[in-house]
Amino acid sequence: MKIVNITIRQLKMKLKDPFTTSFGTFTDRDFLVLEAQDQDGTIGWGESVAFHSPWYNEETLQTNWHMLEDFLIPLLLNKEIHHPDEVSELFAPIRKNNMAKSTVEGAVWDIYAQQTNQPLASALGGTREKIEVGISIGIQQSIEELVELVDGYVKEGYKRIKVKIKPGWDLEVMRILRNTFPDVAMMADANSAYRLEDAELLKQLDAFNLTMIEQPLASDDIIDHAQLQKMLETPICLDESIHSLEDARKAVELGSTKIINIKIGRVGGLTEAKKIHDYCAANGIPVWCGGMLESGIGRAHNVALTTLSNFTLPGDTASSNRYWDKDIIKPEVVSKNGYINVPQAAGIGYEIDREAVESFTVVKKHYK
Ligand code: OSB
Ligand code: MG
Repeated sequence: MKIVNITIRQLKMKLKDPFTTSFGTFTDRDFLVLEAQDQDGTIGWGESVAFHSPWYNEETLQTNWHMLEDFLIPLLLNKEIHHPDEVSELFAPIRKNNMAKSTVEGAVWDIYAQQTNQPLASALGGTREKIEVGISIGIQQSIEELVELVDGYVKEGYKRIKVKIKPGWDLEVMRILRNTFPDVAMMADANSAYRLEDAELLKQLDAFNLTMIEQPLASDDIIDHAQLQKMLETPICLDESIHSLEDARKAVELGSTKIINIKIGRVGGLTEAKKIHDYCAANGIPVWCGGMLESGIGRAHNVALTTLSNFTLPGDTASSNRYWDKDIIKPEVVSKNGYINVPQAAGIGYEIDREAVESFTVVKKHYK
């Protein structure tokens, strides 16, 4: 294939409810969508999961746009490529900027799956026809509100409840949740809000039988996490700290993590995500697919990735209607009793709702 045309759009979509993490609150989702066209006319779609501000990691939608326009698109346009794995090789001279790389790599995978007439899930080597999903719940105004929300999602059938924690919104919250929902699979995500000095506090979470604690310590750390894991019964799952197969290998060898959250954007694309998945499978480390409040396009890529065999824990890829009044794909992603049916159509398997895309677009630019 040869990519001959690319369009980048910046979209702004209003979240149904604000989403609060230890690092900030989202009320809208501002992000990039990339449409790539092959010389035979096949169109593929990718989404940048970078946020408007560099809170989760250093990338933003503007740094992604700059990297795409000035470096990544020029490297890719009009090059003959035979397999999407070649995209990450093409981008290897560019350091980091993983979310920018992943945006265009995702579109190439979509085109490749269509041209080989298979769903993206199969193109990746996935076999599941449905995937298990959980849900991630932000920090709330009160514990009562959180309990009510959790109750609703448990009744909807989500397979695992993840709650965001931060200093001051942790032990009491988890104690009440565990008492109220004794049999529900639960976990906590700190988004790097603690330091090793907080080990005594974090150790008290062991009492609540959590499936894991996600990224308790610094966003670039794998040393202190290894220390902390020795002190905790609860398995640590790394999110922010893992950007590549090499990071995963080092963290696993050090004992910093027992479970890995794979986010396609954070690791630079589906090819690297697959490599991390395969390494973890070979080393007894379960993985699950994280979320970045994606629109339907990113969500479709997450669904496809989750069909790989070592995604044995429910991910954060909840229903479209949990985030948006209207998504930009048809049909929307629907979770029923905690399962999402994997689409069987070629490519990402959902149709792009172009009218919806246009209605949320604030800036658009073409490249060829
Ligand atoms: O750490 O997994 C995270 C949302 C924004 C930034 C970081 C994270 C999250 C989530 C939500 O937990 C996942 C989702 O529902 O998409
Ligand atoms: Mg996380």
